Amino acid sequence: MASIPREKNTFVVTTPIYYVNDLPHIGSAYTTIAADVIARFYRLQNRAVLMATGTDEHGQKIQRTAESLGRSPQAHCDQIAAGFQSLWHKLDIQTDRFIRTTSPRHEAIVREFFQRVWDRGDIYMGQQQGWYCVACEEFKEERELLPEKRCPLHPNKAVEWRDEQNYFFRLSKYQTQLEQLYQDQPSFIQPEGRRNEVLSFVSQGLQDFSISRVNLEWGIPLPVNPSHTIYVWFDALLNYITAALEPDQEPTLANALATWWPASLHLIGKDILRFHAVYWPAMLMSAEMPLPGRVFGHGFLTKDGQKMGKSLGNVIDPFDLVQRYQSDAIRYYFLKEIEFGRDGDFNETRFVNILNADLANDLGNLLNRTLKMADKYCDRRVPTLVEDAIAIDNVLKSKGIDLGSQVAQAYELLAFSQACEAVLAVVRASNKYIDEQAPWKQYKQGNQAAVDQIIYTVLETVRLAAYLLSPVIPNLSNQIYHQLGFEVDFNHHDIGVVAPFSQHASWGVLPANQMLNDPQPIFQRLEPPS
Ligand code: ME8
Repeated sequence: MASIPREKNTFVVTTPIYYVNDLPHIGSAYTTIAADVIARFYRLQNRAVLMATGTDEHGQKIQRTAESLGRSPQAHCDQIAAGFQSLWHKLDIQTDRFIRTTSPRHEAIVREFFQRVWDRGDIYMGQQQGWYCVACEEFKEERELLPEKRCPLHPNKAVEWRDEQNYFFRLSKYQTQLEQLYQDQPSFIQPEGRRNEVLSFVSQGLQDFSISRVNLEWGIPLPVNPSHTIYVWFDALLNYITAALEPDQEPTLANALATWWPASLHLIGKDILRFHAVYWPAMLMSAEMPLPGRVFGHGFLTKDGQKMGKSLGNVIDPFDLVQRYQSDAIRYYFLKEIEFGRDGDFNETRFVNILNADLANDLGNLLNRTLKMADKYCDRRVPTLVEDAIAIDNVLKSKGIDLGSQVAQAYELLAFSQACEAVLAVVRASNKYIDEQAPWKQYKQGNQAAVDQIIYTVLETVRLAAYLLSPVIPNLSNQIYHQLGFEVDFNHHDIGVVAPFSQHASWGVLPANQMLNDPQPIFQRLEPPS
């Protein structure tokens, strides 16, 4: 791809790269779906979008998992990474980059970055003593631990005592600069509650952290001392730089900076906030590289109100879910039902009820019955209206005129639930409108102009709803657009050229006289779980 000028029209969104100790779970799917939705929204806006995800493959946790399964670490990583890719495909997630930390390109970036930080004098040898949680791949402060030295995030696993020589990164040197960053750019950490957590953590005083390990082979050797490997988090955070390279470019920091760096948005779960909002910007400051635009820490999912975990036996298998319900349903539930930023719950009965109410009834039935009427009363075409036939204070038109900007603002703020709600409110208003206006009565009375206006108004509202929800439910939006007579594919990367937001998010796009297609139910009602 040709390089994009600096005043770039780019939007770069990343997910965490996931540990390959196990197949993806619903939590990793949640973050990745959200990233895909925001990427799709900016593609509609015809921005040059890069959506990056990947897998975090080094470190003790992965080495031990592979050993316990009797596999070589690389063979294990290959297998699990393929599982992640397959799930993203099934969930209609369009990844532009899938970074694996064991790739030679990534390793080259890590070495060059390490060297830069080393040359700045920000790395030194010291003695690391402390409690290490292998599941977090992180040293824990004694005061953070639960009784019997358990990690609060992994209470079924004991932390391990370490006393070894490590190389350290001078995080403390960046205390003031970081505080300045949070002050100058209040939106750097979102939402507000997460920002406050970070401010309070940083105000307690930052300590240097170790960035190398001894006696651990499964990692990138330290350029200055190959008997150490690079700490898995130092390595992993740099995936964001590797992602900024074009696939055919030589892996250098200069190349990564040329087009896609800095990232606009790092989407993460609240568990890894400190790494992204404190360690990562400090590492970039040391390497004298631009900082990402914002870090958003979303909440955690529970199942039926309970923390999910293998030992609890209540893990939701996303492969099973997508096979039973298809991707649009899953995408819609998680984004509509849970306010992004807060914790949320998965409950299958609620899942089925929401999908039936919103997608099968409110949206699907509305399209279906209106198309049937258009078939009967309007010759299966979009009615042709005399100019300005629909009054500006028509309830649907007046809502429809504002809807595009309202929903765009919600997407920009990552308020996915609000975006869906705003669209659904107009869809519900359309159902009410059609019942009140009763076009079948007008038809009987020979009032064709009134019939045409009602049918046009409702079809146009459904079109607008489908367009604005297309980042969330691209396949349903495809079906709706198709039944309305368009040939538009919301899964196509060029959607912002074919159906740009500036045009299709407005009211009054449905062309008069456009031939409509067969009305087909777009979403089959789901059976309640047994
Ligand atoms: O932390 N609810 O990887 P990880 C919502 N490799 N989101 C959840 C979740 C839940 N119950 N459980 C996990 C790592 N997540 C590192 C990241 S990035 C440079 C390195 C999501 O496989 C959430 O996004 O443990 C969380 O931050 C991420 O999975 C952690 O994934």
